[in-house]
Amino acid sequence: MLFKDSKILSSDITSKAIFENRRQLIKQAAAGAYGLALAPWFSRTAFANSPGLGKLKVMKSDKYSSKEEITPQKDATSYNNYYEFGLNKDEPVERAQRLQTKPWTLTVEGLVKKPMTFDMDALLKLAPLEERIYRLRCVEGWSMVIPWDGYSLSKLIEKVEPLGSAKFVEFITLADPKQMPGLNNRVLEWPYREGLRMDEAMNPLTLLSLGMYGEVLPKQNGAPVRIIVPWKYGFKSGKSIVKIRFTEQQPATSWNMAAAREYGFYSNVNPTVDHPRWSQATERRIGSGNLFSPKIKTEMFNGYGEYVANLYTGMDLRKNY
Ligand SMILES: Nc1nc2c(c(=O)[nH]1)N[C@H]1C(S)=C(S)[C@@H](COP(=O)(O)O)O[C@H]1N2
Ligand SMILES: [Mo]
Repeated sequence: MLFKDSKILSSDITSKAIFENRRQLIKQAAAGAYGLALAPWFSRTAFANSPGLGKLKVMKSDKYSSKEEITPQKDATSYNNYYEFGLNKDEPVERAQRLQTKPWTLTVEGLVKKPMTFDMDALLKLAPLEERIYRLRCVEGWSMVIPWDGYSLSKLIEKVEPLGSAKFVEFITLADPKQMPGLNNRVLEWPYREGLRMDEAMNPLTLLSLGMYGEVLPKQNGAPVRIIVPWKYGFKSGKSIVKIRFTEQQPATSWNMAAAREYGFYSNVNPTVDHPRWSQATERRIGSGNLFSPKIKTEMFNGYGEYVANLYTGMDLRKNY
């Protein structure tokens, strides 16, 4: 059901996005943000005039990082999929600014020895923040290269001590019709929910992300906390997560419920298995070139095969799409 690559050039929407960002960061500077390591040159005015949100203290991580050219921040923060705020790419940057992200809690429950509820302060302190430059490949056929700030989800999973019976992990996004106008649209089952098999969730590549480009997550990108699973299509990476639940059975997921033939549970990036309505062999890199630039070849597991291919040995990936 995801719409095929809309024909909007990102340059058409960036000037508005810059204005919105600026408005938001002025508000945020006034309110004072949580747990931020501010740049040494920080002052209220410098902050309000800088083109970004609150800075995070991050260690650059080379191990898993892509060497490709990073997508301009203005593109990554103004060309978004966040259906709770509308179906068009330029709607989240505008309409997500009403999302109340403070206070925020993330509840971890289900088949665990120690169910826990974390506030953002606790999540920021749980492990050192790493910056990992990952490819994000949308099932619609476009991609970006984004520096995400966070840590392996496994760090959080270890804290709650999953039981042996926990075989899957479910990720649930906030669903508040008062803040999210897109919930009126019944394209998806709300709350937005996604899931991973336990070994996929424990893979070090799977990131609990609290920021991007060294700053707290913009609301349109899933503030204040989201999941990033770089070897799967972008829709597996749920935004604005309020609940993580450990289950024995494979959880139902929003996209699969909406169109099971098109969106499976696994959704690994796979150029050899086409979407029923379009090819997945190539992708258009957002923010570089234009609509007439040649597309680039999509890589198996989005280029992360050396880390994740072993998770699927013996599985028919045509069946388990
Ligand atoms: N809650 C929620 N999470 C979501 C979505 C959504 O609509 N709602 N869209 C997904 C899709 S289709 C993609 S491609 C990525 C886009 O992330 P970005 O806007 O940060 O690039 O978010 C994913 N996470
Ligand atoms: Mo997507």
